[in-house]
Amino acid sequence: MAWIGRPAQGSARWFGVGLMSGPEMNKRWLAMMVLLAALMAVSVGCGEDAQGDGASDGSVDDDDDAANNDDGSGEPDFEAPLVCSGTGDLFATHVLEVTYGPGQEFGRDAMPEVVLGPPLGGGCCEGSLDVVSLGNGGSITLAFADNAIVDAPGADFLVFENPFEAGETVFAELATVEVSADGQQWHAFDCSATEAPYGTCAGHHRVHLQDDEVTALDAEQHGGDPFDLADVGLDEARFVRITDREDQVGFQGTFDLDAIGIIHPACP
Ligand SMILES: [Ca+2]
Ligand SMILES: [Ca+2]
Ligand SMILES: [Ca+2]
Ligand SMILES: [Ca+2]
Repeated sequence: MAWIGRPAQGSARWFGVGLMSGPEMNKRWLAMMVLLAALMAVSVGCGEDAQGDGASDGSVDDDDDAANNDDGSGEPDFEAPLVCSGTGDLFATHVLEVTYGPGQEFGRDAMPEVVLGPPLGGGCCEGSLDVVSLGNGGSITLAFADNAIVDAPGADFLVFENPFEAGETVFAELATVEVSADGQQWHAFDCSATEAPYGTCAGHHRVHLQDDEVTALDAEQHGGDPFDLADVGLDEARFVRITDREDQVGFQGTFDLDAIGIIHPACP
């Protein structure tokens, strides 16, 4: 993230600060500061986990009866075959690995929660702040503990960055996306374009979904960069790795991840 769209407006809306005066304003400010302190305490605690060894346990439901927790540890076993035990999560549940590149400057303390669950997109004209910036050449690997992406006609999953449009220009920050069924063998989508529309790179489609409750994802309605497993010859994927384009630097040079969502889930 070299620059964020309209941060003043965005943060004002998030914290609910409207036009106020006198005692009302004082009360709102006090409440805001208490909330901020609580949020900072939470994010510091989580940040240590995310940054310690580059892996974390995310916010997955650690029920021992989850279908893919077959070792009794409560941790998902990504090597075991996925057995659906109901509706699976449509959004990434775990960050397995993260490597930050030079220029990493945003969102690190909020990891891993900031990239799990639905995106907080801003539609056409504002970039989400609910992101982690990867830094130049940085990389992140995410997984779905209780679900997988399967190939069906059309796009199968969505990567949500925080692009927005400024006049005729899309403020895009590009990354290469790879997928894997086993976490060992990876298949990369072509990402070599250097100008719009950027092909099968992540980081250039605006995001409309804003933390809404959704039971199905649709690229046209919800935005995000669409990816089709058929393009890399894969029937199913449980892991997604995103790597910032090292050749793209400067003003639009650092990919920011908001979320990943499944359009075609193995456990619908
Ligand atoms: Ca497909
Ligand atoms: Ca960005
Ligand atoms: Ca870059
Ligand atoms: Ca997010």
